[in-house]
Amino acid sequence: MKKITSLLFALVCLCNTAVWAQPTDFGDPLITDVSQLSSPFSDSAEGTNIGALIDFDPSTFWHSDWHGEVAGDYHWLQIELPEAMEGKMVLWIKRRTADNDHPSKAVITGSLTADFGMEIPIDTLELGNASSGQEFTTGTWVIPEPVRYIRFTPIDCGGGAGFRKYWHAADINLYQSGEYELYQKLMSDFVTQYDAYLWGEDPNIGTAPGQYTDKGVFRCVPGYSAAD
Ligand SMILES: [Ca+2]
Repeated sequence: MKKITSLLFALVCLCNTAVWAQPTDFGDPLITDVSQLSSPFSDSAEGTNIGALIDFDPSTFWHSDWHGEVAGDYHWLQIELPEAMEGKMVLWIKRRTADNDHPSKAVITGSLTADFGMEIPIDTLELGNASSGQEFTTGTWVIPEPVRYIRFTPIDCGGGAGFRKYWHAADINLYQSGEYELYQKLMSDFVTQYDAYLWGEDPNIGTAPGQYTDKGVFRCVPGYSAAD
């Protein structure tokens, strides 16, 4: 009974982890409420619903001011983190279906206060797949000291029109890469303990040998090197 209880607990943990894993394997999204997002550069027509950036719906988007109504060289998006945070982070962006004005490079800064009275440099991110409908997850970047707010400020865009300072996106979010490492460890521990098997791109688990696949597939999981 103890083993079954432990197995069920492990599966519950893994099921929860699988839920966290959307849309990437980096754990819980840090932006979960529209109140965490703000920008003085929202377009008067296509920037009225900033929550479109966190609905995980690729058909809805937010656009910064392309009518020339707001002064400023760069259009930032401000993100309030759930709490003061530091350390490893990744950014995920889903591109809107459109030809131009997809951020391809962005400056990341932080602050403990919403007015950015003291702005802390964090990183400049190269954002790949800067074209229609694509998505991109950055490599890990590091917040060097606790901040409560992040500014995402695109400074270059992909597309034939070049950089026009305004930009748009279908979805955007932040994740702590530390949770990705936890996810990998949970998977590895579970498989080792229960002699389980994984299959599929978004790994599923079976506990009966040969139930779903063989360990040849599991050997393909990065970082796992267990013997037969
Ligand atoms: Ca959306």
